[in-house]
Amino acid sequence: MTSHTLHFERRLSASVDLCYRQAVPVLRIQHPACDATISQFGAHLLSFSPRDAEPLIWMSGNAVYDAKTPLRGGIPVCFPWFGQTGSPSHGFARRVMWNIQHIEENTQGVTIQLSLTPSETTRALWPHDFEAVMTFTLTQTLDVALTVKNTDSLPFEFGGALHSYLSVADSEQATVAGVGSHYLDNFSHGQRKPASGTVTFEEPVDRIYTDSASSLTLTDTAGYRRIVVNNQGETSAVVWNPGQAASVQMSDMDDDGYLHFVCIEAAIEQPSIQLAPGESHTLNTCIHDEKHGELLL
Ligand code: TA6
Repeated sequence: MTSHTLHFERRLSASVDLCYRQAVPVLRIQHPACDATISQFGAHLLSFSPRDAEPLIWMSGNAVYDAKTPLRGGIPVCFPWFGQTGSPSHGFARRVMWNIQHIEENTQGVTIQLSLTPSETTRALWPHDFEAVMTFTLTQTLDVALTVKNTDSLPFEFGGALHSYLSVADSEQATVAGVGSHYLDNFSHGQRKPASGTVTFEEPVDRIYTDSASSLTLTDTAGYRRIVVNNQGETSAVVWNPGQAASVQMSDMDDDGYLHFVCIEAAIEQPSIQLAPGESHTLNTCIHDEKHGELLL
């Protein structure tokens, strides 16, 4: 038995089981349209494969399942801020337990909603009343949405990201198109630089593209496929791959992890979304495999 074994706890619906991976409660979805796993800790999608197709999402073999440490890989939820615009990095949403709010399924797939409301932990870091709901619509494609509602009596501002780790056969042969004409380079203190419109990964990449198209295409040449990402409600697309040296330094990442994923994130890189009391905003990413392994690139 390895640390990756899922321990069955109970059935929640025809296609959804509640399991545990060490300390982390995990929803296991086995539906005719797809297989997926979602951690209740962080409302974090851990895996997704359309039926009879390769996984779309990469998860680290060294992720820590102690229900305290943010999980490496999958789709971390960054909220109420992105990166170092607050502390802890990428916010608290990926570090706390969410509630299972709703599960529904039909012949097309499964919809799961997890919700988060303030606790002592969140109030100490961010003194606002809010309701956050993650909606996972799992069919032949993957649709993930974070809806944030202001339930406070005062306005607030927030940022964040759906920090998707997309699975590729070899990142050094992968490209991302649709990113736009310039980016803020996190390796040069956020310096603005011109972009060619396509990103390659022979070197580490950590970039915020503020005029990207809402549709980005990841061409995984070695894997003979394309993954298409459609974002909504974002202010930028963040593209990240740490390269070899940083991969080796991250204890929760496999040493060759950087070769097997490219992050394309639907991001609100500054806490720039203003919500008056009662208002809400949705950040959404839809991910699909353009052809299942048959594409001649
Ligand atoms: O989204 C890119 C980024 O902010 C990078 O700067 C990189 O550090 C990455 O996210 C991972 O952050 P984490 O806090 O999960 O180690």
